[in-house]
Amino acid sequence: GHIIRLEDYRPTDFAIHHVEMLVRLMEGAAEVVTDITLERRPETSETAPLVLDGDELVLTGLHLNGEPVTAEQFDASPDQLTVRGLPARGRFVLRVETRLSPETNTQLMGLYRSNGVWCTQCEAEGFRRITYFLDRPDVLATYRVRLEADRASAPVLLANGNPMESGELDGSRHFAVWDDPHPKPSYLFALVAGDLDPLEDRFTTASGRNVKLVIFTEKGLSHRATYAMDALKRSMVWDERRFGREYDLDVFNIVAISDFNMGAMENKGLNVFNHKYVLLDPDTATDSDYAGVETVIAHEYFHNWTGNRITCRDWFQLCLKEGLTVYRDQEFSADERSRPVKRISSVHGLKAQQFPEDQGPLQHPVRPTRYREINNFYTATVYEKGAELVRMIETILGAENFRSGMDLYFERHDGEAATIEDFLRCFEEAGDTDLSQFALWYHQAGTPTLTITEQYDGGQLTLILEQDLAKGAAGTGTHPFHMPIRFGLVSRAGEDLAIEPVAGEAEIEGDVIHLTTSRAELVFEVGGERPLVSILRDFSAPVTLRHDQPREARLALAALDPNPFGRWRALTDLTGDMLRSASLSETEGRGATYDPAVIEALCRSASDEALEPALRALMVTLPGEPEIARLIGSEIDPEAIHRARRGALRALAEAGGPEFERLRASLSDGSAPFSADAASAGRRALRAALLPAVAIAQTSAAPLFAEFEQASNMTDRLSAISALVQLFPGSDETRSALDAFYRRFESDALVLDKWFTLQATAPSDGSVEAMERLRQHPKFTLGNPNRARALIGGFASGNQRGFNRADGAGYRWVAEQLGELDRLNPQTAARLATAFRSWRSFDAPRRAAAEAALRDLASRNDLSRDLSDILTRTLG
Ligand code: HT7
Ligand code: ZN
Repeated sequence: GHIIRLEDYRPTDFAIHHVEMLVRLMEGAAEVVTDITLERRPETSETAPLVLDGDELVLTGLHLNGEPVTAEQFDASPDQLTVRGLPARGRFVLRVETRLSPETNTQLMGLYRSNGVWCTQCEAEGFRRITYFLDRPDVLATYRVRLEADRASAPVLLANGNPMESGELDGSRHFAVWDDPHPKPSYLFALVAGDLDPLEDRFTTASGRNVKLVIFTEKGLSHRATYAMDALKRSMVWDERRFGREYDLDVFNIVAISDFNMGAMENKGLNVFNHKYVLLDPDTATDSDYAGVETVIAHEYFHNWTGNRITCRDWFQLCLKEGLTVYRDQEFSADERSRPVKRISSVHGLKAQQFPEDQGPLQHPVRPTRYREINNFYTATVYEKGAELVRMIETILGAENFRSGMDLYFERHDGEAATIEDFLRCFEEAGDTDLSQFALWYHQAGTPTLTITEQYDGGQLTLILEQDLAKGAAGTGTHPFHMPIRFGLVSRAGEDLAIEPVAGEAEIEGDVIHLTTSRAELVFEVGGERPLVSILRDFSAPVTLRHDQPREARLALAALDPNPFGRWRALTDLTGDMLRSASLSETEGRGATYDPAVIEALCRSASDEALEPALRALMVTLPGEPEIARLIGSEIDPEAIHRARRGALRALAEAGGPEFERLRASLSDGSAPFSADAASAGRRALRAALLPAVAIAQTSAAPLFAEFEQASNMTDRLSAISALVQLFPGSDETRSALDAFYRRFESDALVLDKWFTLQATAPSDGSVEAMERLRQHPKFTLGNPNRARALIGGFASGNQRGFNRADGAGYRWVAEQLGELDRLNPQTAARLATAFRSWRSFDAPRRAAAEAALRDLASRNDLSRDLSDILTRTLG
């Protein structure tokens, strides 16, 4: 396939100043008339043709300054329009007419219909499915859009920017005109038309601009958007206070759509959302759904400055907007909820999603230099590792200089399409520092290892720090990084000691070591007591830490590190080690044992009243099966891991059972009305975290079933039914609970997704057969991405044993689904296919079976570029 390379970047031959669009929406078709005001750039040759991008387009008309373009002057194919003989200088208007079929657009890119609603998705290259255009992010233009539709089927007509005139047309039709004064790239274009309900509110910005806020939902659902509206207003306040960024239009519209490829899209003034990230109420949504809505609402809103006002020069710079905006939404959640809890969950997510990507065949730098299909680069590496790099810049510069760097970035690049180099230069200037070594984090793929060795001689402590990127990627380099390492030296009384370096080969600023070489030794004056070394606090660099720390030091830190992240990490490392060796023992047929001191440390953290419940929940939750697999790394035996984890849960139940029951009762909100706030959610999270250990000790499923029936909100209901499915898979109670759940929620798409996922993750021996039955269920469809992800993704990513069955049936079933889905929606198929990314880490029979399934799928000749790109790289 054709490869796009960063080094080939050059600006376009023509600039686009302004776009006027007329979009006529009808049943079964849409007509689009686009007047593009263009100008040849001064440096372009006078004879160079204009080459516009298209994708499956049908050209129905072409005019230059009002005159038809003659047949000799242009060539049109579905994916390109070339026009010759255009004016050598000055502006001209090219009118391009296209005819679209939104109803048959199952890719959900460009203009499509979802439950009757017309909507668009243009990032990254969807605008070219609407009209021929210079569809790339460095072409910025103002847009004016006129929509026409039948009033009954589409009373609501929306596009980017501010509303202008609207009115009646002949017949039953009407129109609306929208004007976006802010120049933008085409990927931020959007329109929506349909019969939608509004939830309205207002916001006054710091400088007094009155903004009308509206969230549109399908009919009768707007009451479920109140939390999203609240999150939006809090995001707007936060961006003003934290970054001095105000909103810049008179209206801000959000539309919730059922069929959507990703989470949401930040189109200027008209965000379009997967309805999963808008619609909530206590009866249908869990606390983590609430947190997800808050995060995504904030993320898309924050893009208004980091993404829209300042956009990307080309798609290689994707992390410029995504990494930075994830960093911003993480900071927002930390401020709104709990900073340590947010940080721990982000790190947990990074290790679960980004680390395997960075260490497997889909590895790529945060700023890649080549791609075949850009849709496949909306990855955990670009987003989550990208956010970690911004966080390291903050750690290196300090909060104040970091803010000055952000201010400079906004001031210098507002209205531009920028690069990572532009971004870094702002921080170099604001912090008066050289970030050229730091920039390697953007260019070198792979997760570096940081090895810490301690030496204590009675009065001095020596730390030896070594970094290594030996397993570094496909020729992107293995030079040492500039690693900011936050640390503390902790006394046995649980206090941070003063840091007194006496000698060192790395600079120390406050509590941050700046490691810039492969190896450095640091010597500290510590007196008579050997301190506990709490290293890489708050996960100040995205590395794999190897710290050969004595078990008793870890146990002590798990109990008393004043840094909550440090406590969590010490305990998690202990639990991880325990489960890793238990799994290996299981594989070898030796009985697994569980260190009583670790089990006791888990119990103690659960009960530690000094910690907030949400943090205790994170501490007491055993690592999941995929997490244990990652710790083992190679020759993975999922059956052994499953048995080992079950054993640990039983050991935990034996040690803590009665205390957990007491705790759970004390944490109950009783009959108090549901509140979604972080403190209440934290109590529910701790109750849910303790449930498996309580339930596994019970001889029958009856108490769990009672808990399921008595639940008064979806969080409690789902934790009870998940425990039933996981711990009592074949029981009558589990069947009854699943049936009751289905009957109650069968008409609620988002809850039904949970029902499919629950069963996809069930540890039953016939899982593939069960999957096939669900696949044939009347409510299942590959046409809705959420539903496809719920079942196929739920199985491939949430059922390690089932997907990785030794006979390969799990792999073959998923591959078959991907082949079918690919014909409808390549983007979603390709994303789901990444579940195969760690296939080489399994034991020999599984590797062989996975490879056979992948090769079989890859050999089909009708695969999309999206899916074949993922398969080729996964096998390569
Ligand atoms: N910037 C958006 C990324 C995106 C997307 C969204 C919906 C459908 C297809 C898409 N392709 C890329 C989402 C974000 O990061 O905010
Ligand atoms: Zn984003």
